[in-house]
Amino acid sequence: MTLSIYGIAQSRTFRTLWMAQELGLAYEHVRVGFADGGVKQESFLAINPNGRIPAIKDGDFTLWESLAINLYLAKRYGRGLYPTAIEEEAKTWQWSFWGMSEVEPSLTTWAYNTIILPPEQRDAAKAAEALKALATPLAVLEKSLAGRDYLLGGAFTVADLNLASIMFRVRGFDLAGQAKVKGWLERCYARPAALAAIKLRG
Ligand SMILES: N[C@@H](CCC(=O)N[C@@H](CS)C(=O)NCC(=O)O)C(=O)O
Repeated sequence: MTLSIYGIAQSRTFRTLWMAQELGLAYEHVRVGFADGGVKQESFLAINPNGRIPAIKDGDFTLWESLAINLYLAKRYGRGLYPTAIEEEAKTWQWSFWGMSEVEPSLTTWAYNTIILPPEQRDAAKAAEALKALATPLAVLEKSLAGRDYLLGGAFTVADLNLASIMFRVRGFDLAGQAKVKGWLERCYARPAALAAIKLRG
């Protein structure tokens, strides 16, 4: 079967590319972007009607939503990244959904208003408010990492990949008060697959 990954590495497609690298998958990278309107083309809307990246086609099977894609790939193609115990699987969902609901919205607001938007369109107050809101999930994560190197314990899994990839930009934060989050992010991003995916961002 041929796996096609749609999207550009500078977007949330980074998450899927990182996973594909972890699993050693052969894939076709279809560079659909948003700046050039690629995501709104009919041909891509047939794959993801939301007009967003990433999306994949695995043979005849189509899937969108970055974290769902990673859960699917990890479960389907193994290599130990998907937990076998039901409770650990549930924790994997917990951290993935938590990252998307508790971390990603504030982090995106912060990134838009500090890095992504042209300087004249940035709102410093919004950025400050978003940064303040991130303190709560960061404290939760710091506490959860006590006595463990990874979210589920001693081994890196798709739970770590999903959350760490959401937190890409947190690596640039001053994490002096969150030493465990800092160490965990460093461990995740030192992985050869993460480095290879970062390289694809150009
Ligand atoms: N929840 C979706 C969000 C996807 C998303 O918003 N992707 C952005 C790129 S990072 C996009 O395609 N934006 C295009 C647009 O909004 O026009 C996921 O995680 O896959």
